[in-house]
Amino acid sequence: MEITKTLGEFIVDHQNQYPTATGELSALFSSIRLAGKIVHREVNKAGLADIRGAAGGDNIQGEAQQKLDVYANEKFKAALSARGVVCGLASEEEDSFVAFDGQRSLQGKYVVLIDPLDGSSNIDVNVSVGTIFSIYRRISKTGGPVSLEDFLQPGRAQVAAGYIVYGSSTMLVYSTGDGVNGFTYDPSLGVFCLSHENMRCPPEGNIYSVNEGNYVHFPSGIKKYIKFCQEEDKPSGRPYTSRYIGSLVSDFHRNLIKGGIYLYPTSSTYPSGKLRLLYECNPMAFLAEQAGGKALAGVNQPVLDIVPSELHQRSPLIIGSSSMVDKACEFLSEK
Ligand code: AHM
Ligand code: MG
Repeated sequence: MEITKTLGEFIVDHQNQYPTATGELSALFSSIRLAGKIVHREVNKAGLADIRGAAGGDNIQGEAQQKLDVYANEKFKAALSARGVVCGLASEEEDSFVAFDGQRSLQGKYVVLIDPLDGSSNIDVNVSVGTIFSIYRRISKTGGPVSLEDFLQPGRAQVAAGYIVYGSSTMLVYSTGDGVNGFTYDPSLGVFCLSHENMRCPPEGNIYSVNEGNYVHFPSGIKKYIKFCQEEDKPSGRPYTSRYIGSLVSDFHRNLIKGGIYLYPTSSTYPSGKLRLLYECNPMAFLAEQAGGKALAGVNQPVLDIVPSELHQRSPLIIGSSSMVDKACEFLSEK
């Protein structure tokens, strides 16, 4: 493929379309791009460096932190605090939000919520992992310290969201609310290049992604939908194909491109779902909707409309091709 535009050029072009833009959001993206490259480098040599395995601690949700979780968290935190455009960060790896209190950062308009290395239990076995990020304009006054309410905004208020998938290629996919674009990293040049312009999620697909090991714990509507996916109905393309990597970014990315549905529903083990609303579900839901797909937490409950009450709150997630999500919802709403 001929390279026509880098991520840096794309951001500048985009910024020029908004005469009032100050360049702060562009600077924020530069931070994400830089930290993404550093994490890409480490992920790619994870098998060689002493960087695989557990770091020895747990995060606030009691999950074992991997060395790369901690590493990625530090890199994104450092990059995001360096440019003075972000006033605070919330991360899966931090118990509470981190306030950036340098003089410039206090003037920063934005907060970032991030899962620095999602799917990190996959690292030791060389399976794709990702970074997920969500960006909001702060509610509190600039010049003062960031506050919890800045982070507890509904997903609908996101200014931008995206992910980096460290897969067979590393890709950055993001949206600022006018479509979704994807950039593939060329390590020989050290740049992300526009490779997937205006990504659209096919309204229908034939892939379903769910951890079927949890089947007996699922609500009956979900069980019935899974059976529906497995039933033969040639004209409508069923049975669907089952694909589950166990790395949300990779599962979502595949379904976004090929058409499909990803489900992490409530279960008796996870009564509120497993995935975290603010830095896993919301950014993915923003991207799904921007690409013409859908994301629900339950019947008639768009993920983006949930008003959060806690930083690490969990949510069910049913996301992907719009008609597949609608169909799953039909099963869920049956008495
Ligand atoms: P993590 O943030 O601790 O890595 O957990 C999130 C991950 C998702 O990437 C993935 O879709 C899901 O957890 C897999 O969970 P499970 O192993 O229960 O199927
Ligand atoms: Mg995660």
